[in-house]
Amino acid sequence: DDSEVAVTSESLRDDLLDAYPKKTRRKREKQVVVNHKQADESGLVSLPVIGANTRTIPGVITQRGCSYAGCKGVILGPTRDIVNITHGPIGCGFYSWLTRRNQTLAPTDEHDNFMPYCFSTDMQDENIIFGGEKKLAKAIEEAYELFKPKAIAVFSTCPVGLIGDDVHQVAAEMKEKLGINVFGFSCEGYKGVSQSAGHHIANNQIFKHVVGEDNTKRGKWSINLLGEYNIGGDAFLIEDLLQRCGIDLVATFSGNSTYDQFANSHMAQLNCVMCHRSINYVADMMEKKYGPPWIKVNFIGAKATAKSLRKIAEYFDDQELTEKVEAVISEEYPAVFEAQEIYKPRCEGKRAMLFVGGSRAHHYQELFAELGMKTIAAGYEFAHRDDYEGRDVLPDIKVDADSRNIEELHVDADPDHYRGNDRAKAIERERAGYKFKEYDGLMADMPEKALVIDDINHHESEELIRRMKPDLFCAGIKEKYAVQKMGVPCKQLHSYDYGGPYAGFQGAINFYKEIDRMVNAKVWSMIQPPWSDEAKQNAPSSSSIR
Ligand code: CFM
Ligand code: HCA
Repeated sequence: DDSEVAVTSESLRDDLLDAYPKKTRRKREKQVVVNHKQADESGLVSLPVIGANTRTIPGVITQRGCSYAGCKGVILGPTRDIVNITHGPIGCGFYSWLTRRNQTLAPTDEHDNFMPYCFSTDMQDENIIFGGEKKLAKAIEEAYELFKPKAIAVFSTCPVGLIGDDVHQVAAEMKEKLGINVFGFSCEGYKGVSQSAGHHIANNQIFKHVVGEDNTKRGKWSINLLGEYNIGGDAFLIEDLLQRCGIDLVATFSGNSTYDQFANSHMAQLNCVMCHRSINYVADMMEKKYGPPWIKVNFIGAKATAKSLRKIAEYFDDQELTEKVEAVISEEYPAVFEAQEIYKPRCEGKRAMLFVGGSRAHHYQELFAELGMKTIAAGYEFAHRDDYEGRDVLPDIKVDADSRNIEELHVDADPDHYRGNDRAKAIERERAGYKFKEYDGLMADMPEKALVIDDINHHESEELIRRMKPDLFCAGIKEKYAVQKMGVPCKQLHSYDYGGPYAGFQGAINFYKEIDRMVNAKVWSMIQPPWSDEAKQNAPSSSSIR
């Protein structure tokens, strides 16, 4: 029960932190938090403050990625008809190569889908010493000759910034020469503290170089879906639902997307933001420059999906749309109920831990709740405080170089547009008409006294598993097998373990089945955790087990 969780959380937090030297402990203390929510007389709830978006402490093994991964891999990776050239050594190019299982529905013409390709300038020692700009220009030209794309994008890896190659200048020259859109990203891996900096850089450049290029008018009920990357085919299911509701989806940023969608996206009437962490910048810039407001949506979980469709209908405030949305929900829900009847009794009461990214550790709690499962500990790799607390705080990211644009954004931003840290003031504004922005953050939605951990590291996750023995741990590929060797199944919430889709109603049913399969498999009880007496006896030394 909850009180048991509470006692465990407090003492577990101490134990996690006790292992650290004093200075490290002081830093981690701010990021390992017991979710103690306090309500004042008027019912306003205040959340504990969590440290987030700060530099990982050297010496710990973090789950985080880098700025290049966030920009090239996450944001632009799923757009199929831009040739994405990695300017850097070949290894960086390899790691950008469709390893994230984004799907796309490309027409048969191969010149419209470059996702299976991996483009790299293959920088060598001599480029590091004498500069790589000429090689980059040649690569852009070669890619143009071979593929005749609408656009070419250049992504900077760490050495590019170190040697001072000006990718923006090269891109501008090649744009002029080739007559297609060419633009660069200063997303060197070392920028910022995680992949989050890369999202920001990607957003700024796409907004600056692509959004607004095509002014074709759109019909009624036109929206963009922001922050949906089509992992496991999620976007296909969402597209289908929207289409059946009669909603005109102009662009998705960026699952199953094309260059032309981005170019026309500013003509949509509403932005629906799914992964707030990775794309809130585009939502804000678009609202400011072109007008469409944004709302948060979440298509993970059947309940959340229905709620999100209704929220969109509510925005347009049109009887016809409301009826269509309700019809789609009633078509989909019977199968969901049927599945819940089968799988909920099998999963009810099981305990999950979720440590991923910047939005899924929150969104997937809805799906687990539908199975009657409890999330006893969760956290993000690289989210900011607003994602934990669920309210809009001033953008707190600062990066240099390409930050020409980022600084602009800071200066331009109307401080009134953000709602600050003061919840009472925010509610006041909500009453005054900002009714569509919500406080749906991870901490606000998590049980009282659950453990919330930002940028969890290997020591902490191992200790959590050892002490609390959850029924399921959700993380990524780097964690998966370490966790499973401890006798706990690990579901990858990044790649879905090549399963999915899990979004929408059908996706929820897929997820119930998958989780039942994992948490009720007998095999886990047969694994001897390295800390069990039996395993210790059989092992020559503890280090060889790990
Ligand atoms: Fe947003 Fe994402 Fe995520 Fe993210 Fe990611 Fe991802 Fe993720 Mo991996 S954009 S924050 S940087 S939902 S790649 S598609 S799965 S960590 S929770
Ligand atoms: C990234 C991409 C990643 C990694 C997934 C994982 C993804 O952070 O660079 O660690 O399994 O979703 O592919 O988050």
